[in-house]
Amino acid sequence: MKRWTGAVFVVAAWAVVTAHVGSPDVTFDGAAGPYGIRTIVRPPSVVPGLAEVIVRAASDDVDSVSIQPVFWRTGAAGSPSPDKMTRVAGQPRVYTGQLWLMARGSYSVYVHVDGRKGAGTAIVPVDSFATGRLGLSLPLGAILVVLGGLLFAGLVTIVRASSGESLVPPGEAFDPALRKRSNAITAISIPILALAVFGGARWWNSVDADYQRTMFHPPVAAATITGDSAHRTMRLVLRDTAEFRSIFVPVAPDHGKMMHLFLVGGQNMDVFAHLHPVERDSLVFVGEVPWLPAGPYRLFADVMLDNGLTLTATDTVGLPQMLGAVVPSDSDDSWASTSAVALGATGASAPLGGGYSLTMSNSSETIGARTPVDLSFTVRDPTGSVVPLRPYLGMAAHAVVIRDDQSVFVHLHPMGTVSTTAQQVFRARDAGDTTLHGRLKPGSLDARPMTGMPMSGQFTLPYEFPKPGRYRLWVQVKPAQEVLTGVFDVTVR
Ligand SMILES: [Cu+2]
Repeated sequence: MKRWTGAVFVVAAWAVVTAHVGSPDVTFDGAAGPYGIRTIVRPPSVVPGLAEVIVRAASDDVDSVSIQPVFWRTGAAGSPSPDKMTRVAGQPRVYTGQLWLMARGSYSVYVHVDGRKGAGTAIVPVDSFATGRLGLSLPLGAILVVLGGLLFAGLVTIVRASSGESLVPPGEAFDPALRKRSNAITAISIPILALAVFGGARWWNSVDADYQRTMFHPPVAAATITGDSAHRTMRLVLRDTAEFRSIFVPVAPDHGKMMHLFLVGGQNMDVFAHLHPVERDSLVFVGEVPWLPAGPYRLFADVMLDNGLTLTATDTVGLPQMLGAVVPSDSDDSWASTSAVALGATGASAPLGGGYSLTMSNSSETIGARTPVDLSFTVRDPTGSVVPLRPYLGMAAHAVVIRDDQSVFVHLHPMGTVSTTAQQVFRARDAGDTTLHGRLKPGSLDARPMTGMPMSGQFTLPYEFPKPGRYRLWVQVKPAQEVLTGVFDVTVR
């Protein structure tokens, strides 16, 4: 009995561990053929589980939307047929639906849109991992303990009655010998029944332990620093912390880089860097760390795997003083140290340096947790006019969102949280661009140079904050030669 209640309260004490550092929901803003769509996928916290999908069409010429879950290994051809989404009453452009994610690993939701302009498909990559354990509330646990106690007492009463009083024919007296025998049988039955309950608790705990082995924990990046008069070199070794291998295929380049490393430190997170170490060996990354003052830093290392899975490895690192002039090892590396933090409200403006400024104009005044929000920005030059942007790593803007306790980290773009390279991985797989062991053929990813047409100085970052709290937002743009960073603090209710 005691063991059984113990098991109940183990359940109540479950903690929730999350993938992608605390921000599992996926937002995507882009095109499905000729149609513009905004998609939100809320993956389940257990696998297999139901993912919730919301699609908002940008125009009225959409007739129907269907969604299909595609596992990286099987591709679209080996996946279940698409499910039609339901149009939300009173919201002619909004569709909702649910999908089963059956396996662990890299998935995509294929959004098929049909309408007056023909058909189109968008690929929305989703990481499918068990990230949570559902807790048992204390009141429910208490009720179950009381009911379990009643059942146990009932069982004992049944044993006693069936071995004693129920054997006495009607009208006859209860023989004291029979009563004695019945009491003895009851006394023997109690430990046997308790043993059964104990076995149940053991079974419960072993099922729980099995489940925990399938749970995802973000990989760790162990950092070591070496230096001389011209170097401050960081060496990062990635390692799984989950009890299964989540990194079982090689790392692939994303935005043309093998890793996007973000360092955050200083008092009150006022120092920020975005670096690109190179891969020296599988899961070993090396790069210079220029600029940053010495001190403790938290690091978030984004990598994408060959199967389209995106992972964020984390660690803390103490940066020693630079011994000389250190040159960045990648020309796209950037950093910012700001005490000028704008409060993220409509009209708030953050200085970018060089006279440029970044103005925020949110779609809504108060930002709620688990509610889609458009973080809208405008880049202005010293004269106050909107400037076109040069692509930085192929995008108009990159943003990093970190909660003040660093429990949430996410890397955002105008197209949302998804990686364009992960979309390409799925497209390449559907085209059959894989080798015998499921690896992508070399060159099957579109290796476009990371330059291109100027982009609008007005852009939107679609996101959904996972929980209330204070968040810091670093937004990186390239209006001229240099990458500039604007910093905002956002309170989410
Ligand atoms: Cu980025």
